[in-house]
Amino acid sequence: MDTRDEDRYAPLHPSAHVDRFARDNLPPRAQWPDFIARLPELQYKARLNSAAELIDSWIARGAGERPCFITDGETLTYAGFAERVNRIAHALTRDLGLAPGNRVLLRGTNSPMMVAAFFAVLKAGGVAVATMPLLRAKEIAYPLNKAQVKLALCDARLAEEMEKARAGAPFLERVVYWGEGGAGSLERLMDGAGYADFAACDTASDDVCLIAFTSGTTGEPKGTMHFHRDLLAICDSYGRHVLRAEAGDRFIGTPPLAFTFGLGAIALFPLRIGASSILIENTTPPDLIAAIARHRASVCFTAPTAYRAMLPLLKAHDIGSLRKCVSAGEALPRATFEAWREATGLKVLDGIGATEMLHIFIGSPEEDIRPGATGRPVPGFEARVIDEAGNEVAPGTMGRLAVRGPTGCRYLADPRQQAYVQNGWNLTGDTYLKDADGHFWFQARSDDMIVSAGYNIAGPEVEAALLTHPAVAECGVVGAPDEQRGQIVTAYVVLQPDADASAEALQDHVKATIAPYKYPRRIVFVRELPKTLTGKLQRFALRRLVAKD
Ligand code: 3UK
Repeated sequence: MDTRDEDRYAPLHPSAHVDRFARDNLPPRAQWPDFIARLPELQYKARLNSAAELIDSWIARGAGERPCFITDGETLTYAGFAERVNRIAHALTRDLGLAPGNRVLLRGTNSPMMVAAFFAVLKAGGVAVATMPLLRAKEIAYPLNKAQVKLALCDARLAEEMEKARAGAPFLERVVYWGEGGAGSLERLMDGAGYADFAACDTASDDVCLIAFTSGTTGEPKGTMHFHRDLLAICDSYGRHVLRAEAGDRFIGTPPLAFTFGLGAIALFPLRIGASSILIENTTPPDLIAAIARHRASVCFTAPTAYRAMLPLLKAHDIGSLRKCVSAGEALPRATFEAWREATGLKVLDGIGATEMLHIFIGSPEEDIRPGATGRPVPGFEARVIDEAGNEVAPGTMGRLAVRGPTGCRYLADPRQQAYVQNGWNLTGDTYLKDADGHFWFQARSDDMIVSAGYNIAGPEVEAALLTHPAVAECGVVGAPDEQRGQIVTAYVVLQPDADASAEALQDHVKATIAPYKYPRRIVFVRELPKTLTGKLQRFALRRLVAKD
């Protein structure tokens, strides 16, 4: 833990921000993680505007007529998308008074207007604060206040909660809506004469351009700050070395743009390579599989549970266009990996990412996959499994995951920075094991380990075992308080439609699959499981349920 990168304390480049809020609220330098950029492709020039780099560079290279964003109703070329971004950037700077460094809240589904608004904020030197469409007023007010946001751009269909949020958001001065086209709408403002071209703000590569809030399942959400260069770094590490998509690919995905998994999937990765992105607003597994077939998508990003839920629907849809599938957010159970490969011939790429790290930092390309493992560190990143004292443990031993690379945690004014970053490493809060060959195996979120009669049991391992039973559609395993054993392993199980299985049958199945002491002593059949807006199982909600029962 003694290796420190010298450039950790290198001064930042001169900022283009007139409004210095973001820079002034970065954590103290001593609390930053180490940033490493040993690959040549991860070394960026001092002045860099990520929007210009991702969009305008294609037009300069003569690729303006390539399809960029595709929906059921329209196809925008790179040139068409660039113009839309430029028009919004003018509306922001000329009509709405945006100064470089100002934060702008963005609310919308994954639509061309939402994505264009996002890049317009970046191109104008602003800082984007995107929010999930389903948030309620109180949850919208939190980032508005924490990031001191004066201006919001919002899809008119989401006006109700946005207006309610205003009452609790003293910094917010103005909300501009798109989608209705009336007086004062974003469409009207964009219409100005001479708005088709916009010269990008001359931002520093280390100017903040994004504040992404964590979903905050425990405690207040945390605002994670990312630089212009970070948006390119995830493309040039994960995108280039693990995903390896090509210009002819057609991306599709369900995670919202406000979740950094979605930002990379449906915007940054395709734009970096000049590919196209299909934007969908309805994102249930049946919607997704139908859209893959309808639009002939070739690269798909979604949650592990969605791959499992699409399995029974494969017969009814021709998804022969698909060539790459990425799963993140939660561990991809081996049973799901095998069943998807069996049915489609494709290996799902599992990858662990985090809002703090912007995107995926461990995950292997097809030829290096160990089914059930997350993978190896993405080129550009380093990962270790450490003990409580911060020392690396021997292969095959469980411990805390520590990672560093070109991206890393910088919370907006938050004392929790010191819990996430220790000795220059980012600690994600996950318990992992590295095998002798260097593959990383997820065990559990560190606070999700169940301790029963002195045994440490990882809930996800029991879930993975249950999922190998054909009758199980989804499940969640948590510890229930128990006088004798401390905790007992309790499984909440959703059965496949039309399937039937007794608790005993499932318990026997687990005992036959993994060490018998790990079997769920209690099984509760439910119709659905509590999920976060980012599609993760809400274990704390299950634990609360289990404590009440
Ligand atoms: C868990 C995983 C096992 C893990 C994310 C891809 O999920 C993302 O970000 P969040 O901030 O959550 C981070 C935490 O989620 N996790 C994510 N992926 C996996 N656990 N296997 C996985 N493959 O606990 C991690 O610490 O919501 C994922 C890209 C961008 C993201 N923000």
